[in-house]
Amino acid sequence: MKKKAFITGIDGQDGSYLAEFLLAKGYKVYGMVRRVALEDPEHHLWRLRHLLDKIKLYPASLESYPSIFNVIEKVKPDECYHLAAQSFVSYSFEDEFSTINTNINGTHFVLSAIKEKAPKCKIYFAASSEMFGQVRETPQTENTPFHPRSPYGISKVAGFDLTRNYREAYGLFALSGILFNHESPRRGFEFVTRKISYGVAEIKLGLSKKLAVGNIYAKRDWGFAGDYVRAMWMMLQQDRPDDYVIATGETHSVKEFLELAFGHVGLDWKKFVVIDKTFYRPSEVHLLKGDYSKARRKFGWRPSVKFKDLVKMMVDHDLLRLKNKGADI
Ligand code: F7E
Repeated sequence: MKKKAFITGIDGQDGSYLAEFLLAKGYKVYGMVRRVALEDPEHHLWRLRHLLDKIKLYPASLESYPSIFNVIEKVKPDECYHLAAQSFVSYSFEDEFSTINTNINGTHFVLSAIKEKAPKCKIYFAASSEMFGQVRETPQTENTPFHPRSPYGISKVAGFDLTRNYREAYGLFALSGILFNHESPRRGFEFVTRKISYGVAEIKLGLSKKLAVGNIYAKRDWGFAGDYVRAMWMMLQQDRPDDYVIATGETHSVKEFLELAFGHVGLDWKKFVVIDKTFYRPSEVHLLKGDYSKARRKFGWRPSVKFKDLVKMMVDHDLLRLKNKGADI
């Protein structure tokens, strides 16, 4: 019998890579999306376009416990990957209440529904390096204390604690992946890497003249999303549930990303980039750099795409996309 995997947030960057990965492993893949996405798949499900006849999607919402409960009761999954969240850090400052409500309650609802209806199901929770926030040490490990600097980061700390508590209190196979930033040509356009790769492609093709960004001195540990979904699956294949940092172990500034991205198409970033303070955050996470040695030791995970190649991959994709007027995948 094929194993059943259930993915919340299947229509996002990670969800789409994970669905591909699990289908290739022989899983039956189920996903939960908002009803509006099912009604307008062309607009909302572009990352899944090539998979739609291979997966089963159910309408449900992170805001509604009954909707999540019903889907989990129907699917009775063997593995659940809880990726859905309001994940844009900037937006979490603009609407603190809905980010915190949706992200914390959504995670709580998924955990509770699994406990009630599929208690043997293994659960992956998408925690985040944003939990480290104002970092207490570098590099950050599974033992580094949390100090979140945004409503988003706070919601992820709560999700992490909820997941651990369901493991300890009810014996669920529930764990968290503390994933550092991970990018790809499927990244949402609001995140800085995609904003840059798309902006560079537009400027190169003469479709735009300037690119406005915020704090270019922030440093992140950027990996490739395709590598990171493999780690999610590997975590759930271990004998015992445990939490893991997934990262590259390197850190680079937004400025370095700009230099490489513009340099890749033969342009000097300084001629095109303008700093716009409206993109600054009320409290910034200045530096992230993860230590993934536990994941490497326990199940042999390591990243396969280097920073430079990630930048090139994204810029090349956006150039092609604009030339082809919308080749998304
Ligand atoms: O910002 C700076 C910004 O929005 C990265 C999410 O997936 O990874 C992501 O969170 C850095 C920040 O990602 C612009 O201030 C400068 O320091 O791409 P980002 P993020 O906030 O690091 C973690 C692991 C998650 O879990 C999140 O869900 O870039 N920055 N100028 C800018 N950022 C944006 N978005 N736009 C700018 O113009």
